[in-house]
Formats: sequence, structure tokens, C-alpha cells
Amino acid sequence: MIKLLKLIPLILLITACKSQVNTEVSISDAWVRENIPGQEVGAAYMTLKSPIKSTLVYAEAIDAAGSVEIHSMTMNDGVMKMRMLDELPLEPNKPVELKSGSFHLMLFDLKEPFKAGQKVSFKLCFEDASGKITEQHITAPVKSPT
Ligand SMILES: [Cu+2]
Repeated sequence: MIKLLKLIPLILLITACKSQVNTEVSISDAWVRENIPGQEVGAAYMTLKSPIKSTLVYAEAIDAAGSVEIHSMTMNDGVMKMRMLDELPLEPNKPVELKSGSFHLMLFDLKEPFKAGQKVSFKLCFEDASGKITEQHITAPVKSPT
């Protein structure tokens, strides 16, 4: 009985994160920056475009990183400042670019440094205005930033 009770929240989470086709966010130009020696974190970039009001609420780099954070970068008095966001809102049909010097996904606790030519699998969860969560999977190539 106790075992079953522990399983219920997990089952609810899996059910809540099910894929739905018609309102899917389009994810394009996804790539992961190659790590230079000594660099312990990774960065991933992509363009997100949703047909409806949606919010990126969760990201995971499967088998590649211990955790993934959504970051923003802003210029403050000539100094670039990086900030962790709980979520990234998407307006209908307005592409949001995750790119160098702007929004990006930051990957921590890497299993191994990223090398050009590898591929990284991501799970992204989006929440629509009604609170429904949709899970999407993508594969992004590792590239050199130059
Ligand atoms: Cu960052």
C-alpha cells in the first residue's frame, strides 16, 4: 500500500507530460556548443515557436548532463549578466531565439565534455495557458561555435 502511494505522484507526472500534436511547439536550429578544455558547463541553443501561448517549464539533456537550467543574458552597465529563469514564456507565433548572448539552456554536471559531431538528446516540457504540459524530444548536434 505504501509502495503504491509513492508511485501515484510519479504516474501523474508521466501522464501530465504526454505529447499532444496540434499545439506542438516547433523547435528548430537546435545545437550544443562544443566544450573547450577546462570548460565544465555546456550551452544549448535553438529557436522555439509555438502556435499558442505556451511556456518552456522544464529541460533535460538525457544521459548528457546532470541538470539543465534556462538562462537569460542581459547587458548591465556594459557587463553581461547571466540569470536563471524558472520558465521561458512563448507568445503565439513569435519565435524566441535561444542564442549566444541571449536566452540559452545551460547544462551542468556533464557526463563528458561535448565534442563536435556528437548528438545530444533533449526532453523539453511546455505548459499551455490551461496548465496542460506537453513533452517534446529533440536531438541536437554538437558544433564548434566558430
Ligand atoms: Cu547560462
